[in-house]
Amino acid sequence: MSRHIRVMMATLLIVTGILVFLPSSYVGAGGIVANQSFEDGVGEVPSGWNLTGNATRVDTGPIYVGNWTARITGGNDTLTLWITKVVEMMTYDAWGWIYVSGNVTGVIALDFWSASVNGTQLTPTIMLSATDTNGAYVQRTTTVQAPVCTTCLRIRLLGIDWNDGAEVRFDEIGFFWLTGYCFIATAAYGTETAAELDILRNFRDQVLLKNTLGSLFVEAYYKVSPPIANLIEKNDFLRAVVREVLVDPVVHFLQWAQGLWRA
Ligand SMILES: [Ca+2]
Repeated sequence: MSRHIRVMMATLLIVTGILVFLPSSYVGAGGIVANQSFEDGVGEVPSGWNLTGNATRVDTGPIYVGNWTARITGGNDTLTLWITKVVEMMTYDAWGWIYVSGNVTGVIALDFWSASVNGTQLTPTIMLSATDTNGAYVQRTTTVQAPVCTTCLRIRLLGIDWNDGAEVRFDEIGFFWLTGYCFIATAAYGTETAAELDILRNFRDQVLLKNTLGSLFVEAYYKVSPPIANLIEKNDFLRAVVREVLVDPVVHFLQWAQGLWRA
C-alpha cells in the first residue's frame, strides 16, 4: 500500500470518527432572514430585487402597513432576489402574499444554490402559487430545509400561463429560519465562519461527498446528531474539550495533508 493511500485512509478514519463523535451544534431559536414588503426602494426599484421585463414596484394600497407592492403584467416579467448566507441543513419557513387578477397563475419560486452567481442549483424549484384571488391578497407558505452545501436562496416572483389583461402583485415576502443543525462548526468553534471549518467543509465536499460511502455517512451524520449536539452546545467545558482534543488535531492534520486530498 502506497504511503499516499495510507495517509488518505488514516485521514478518512480520523475525520469519520470526529464526525461521529462530535455532532453539530443545535440551533433552537428562529429569526427573520428576509422580510420584503417593497416599501423601500429608489424610484420604483425595490431594494435588493432585480427587475426584468415590466416588473415594477407600485403604490397599490395597503395590506398591513404601507402601500407598495411588486406588480407584474406579462410572461417576461420577473423579480429576482438572492438571499445570501443561507445555512445548510437549516429549516426555514418561506411565505408571501399574492394577488391575482385575470387569467394567470402567480408564482413565488424558491430554489437553493451553492453560490449565487455561476453557482449550482441544488434543489428543484419550489412553487407557491395562486390563481384569481377575487380582489384580495392570499398568503402562501412552505417549510423547507436547505440541502448540504447551500449558501444562497433565490426567490423569483413571476406568472405562468398569461392571458391579456392579467396582473399579479406580490407583497410581504418572508424567509424565516426555524431550527437546524449546523456542521461540526458551531459546536466546536461557536461560529459558522471560523477558518478551521472551511477545511472540514472542503474535505466533506471534495472527498466524502464524492463517493457513495462518504455521502451515506454525511447523510447519516445529519440524522443522528441533534440530541448529542444539543448537549454539547449547552456545555462550554465540553465544547472546549471537543474542540481542543478532537477537532483541532483533525483540522491540523487535514491542513498538513491537504496536498493529498484537495481537488
Ligand atoms: Ca408592501
